[in-house]
Amino acid sequence: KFHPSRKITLILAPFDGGQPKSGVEEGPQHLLDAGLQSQLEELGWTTSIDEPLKDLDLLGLKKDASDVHGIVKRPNMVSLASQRIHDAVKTAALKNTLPLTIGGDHSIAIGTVSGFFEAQPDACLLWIDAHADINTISTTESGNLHGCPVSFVMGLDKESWPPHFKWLRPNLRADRIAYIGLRDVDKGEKKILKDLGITAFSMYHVDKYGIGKVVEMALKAINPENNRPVHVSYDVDAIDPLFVQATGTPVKDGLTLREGLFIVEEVAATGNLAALDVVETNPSLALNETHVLDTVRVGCAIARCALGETLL
Ligand code: B3U
Ligand code: MN
Ligand code: MN
Repeated sequence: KFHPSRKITLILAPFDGGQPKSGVEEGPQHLLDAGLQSQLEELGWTTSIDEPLKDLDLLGLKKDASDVHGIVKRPNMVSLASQRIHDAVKTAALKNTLPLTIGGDHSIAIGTVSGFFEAQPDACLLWIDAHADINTISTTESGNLHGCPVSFVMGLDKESWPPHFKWLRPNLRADRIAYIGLRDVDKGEKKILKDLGITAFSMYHVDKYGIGKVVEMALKAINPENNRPVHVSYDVDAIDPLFVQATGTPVKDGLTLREGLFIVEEVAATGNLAALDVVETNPSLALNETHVLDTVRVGCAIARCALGETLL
């Protein structure tokens, strides 16, 4: 029942423009160096690599102080990169391969989600994160676009969008997204989640119901008949900083490593995983080499578990 093609398009997204800390653009290379591609092949997948940002690197993707729109930082850079990633993910999905996008900061999900949902309009989205990333241009206090991708793909506050995002056609409905792992959500974001009735499980719910029940409830909310393709957008900061230190905005009291892996094991077990992002690995934010290796290993483990390693 698993993804019929058994083909993965590994989409590298070495991008840091959605937030201020450099180093997150090194994430993809670290996961590759740790053997991600051969690990996936060992699970029976055929893999090919796509690098949609490669020819953009210095030309389009320079951090430029004049690239601002009000409080919003680097709208041009983020738009350019997300558009490339959008095209790569859409093409991979239309070729019936599974797009696995490695970030990079979470602003790249503007591209992954909009691109995947263009290929698969009936899809649903699981957002695994300490943060809700649903700030709008009007609610963001940081101006960092990695805190906003969900609001873009949903088309929230479109009137205020920087003009750079004219290419983006929002295609995510509020009843097709569920969150797991939340524990650092801004006031404005809480209001949006509430007003739109979005399914969101915070660490409180994980403690109260246990991770098994939470995953079951999340999938039931967005995929009641278990017949929709599932896109998982996985921010490694969902997992507790005890296990994942090398990330831009760690938040204490998160998922245990097993809880974090269990989520994607359960999605794998449904047979409907159809797209995956693994984002916010920042190797330069670790205090020592062990921390880097731990975080990079967790990134690889998320991908392997999502792609069936632990299914018997
Ligand atoms: N909600 C805050 C903080 C944040 C969001 N995502 C991350 N941090 N990683 C913001 O900047 O929008
Ligand atoms: Mn995130
Ligand atoms: Mn996060």
